[in-house]
Amino acid sequence: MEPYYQAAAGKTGEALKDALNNIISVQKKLTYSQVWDALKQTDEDPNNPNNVILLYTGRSQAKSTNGGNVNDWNREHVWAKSHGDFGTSVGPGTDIHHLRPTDVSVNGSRGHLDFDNGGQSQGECADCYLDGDSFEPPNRVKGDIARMLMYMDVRYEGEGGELDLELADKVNTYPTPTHGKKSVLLQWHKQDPVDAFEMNRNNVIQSIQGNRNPFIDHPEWADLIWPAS
Ligand SMILES: [Ca+2]
Ligand SMILES: [Ca+2]
Ligand SMILES: [Ca+2]
Ligand SMILES: [Ca+2]
Repeated sequence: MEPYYQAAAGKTGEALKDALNNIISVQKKLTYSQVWDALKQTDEDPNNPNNVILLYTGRSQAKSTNGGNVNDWNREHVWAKSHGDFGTSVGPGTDIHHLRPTDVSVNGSRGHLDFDNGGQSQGECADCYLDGDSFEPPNRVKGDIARMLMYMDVRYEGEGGELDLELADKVNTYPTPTHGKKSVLLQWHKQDPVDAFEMNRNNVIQSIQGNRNPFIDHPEWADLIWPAS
């Protein structure tokens, strides 16, 4: 076991979740304005240092085009910030493990929907699907999204005045501090394994805010914390 995860070695279930929470809660907290610069590093296009890769569309786009117009990129909260109403203040709202550069209008379509399979094509993101209660991202990022949400559940456990964010096995979870759909996310985690972009992102985040996403480093821990029922 890597030194970073030594305290989690050999544990399962709630004991593993508690150990990981203790490990990953040691972190620097960014301001929301610092998030812009952080995402220009974490999501940099490996083939073009002037660009970032947008989460849902996969588009490579100039770092300088962040903003509010429909084809600019902005800061998507993958754990929708209204699920728990944490907004953009320091804490889960500025935790770059689940913040990603996203096309402004695609981000708007996703809104605060839970994640699940099905629906109609979003259009601009042709491989995104949505209906009245859920959003399905492209296969390329299904696992990334699952691992970001698993991180959020384990990182935020209601300690020291923080929220307890929890995965739920359903949709229509807004505005509670829960996010769905757990069983689908666990499938996506297996269907889309960690790649070099995601591993690099975890390393860059550690250099910026000092903590790691355990499910990128140890995908097998998902089953040990959330066994298939
Ligand atoms: Ca757009
Ligand atoms: Ca649905
Ligand atoms: Ca992926
Ligand atoms: Ca939690």
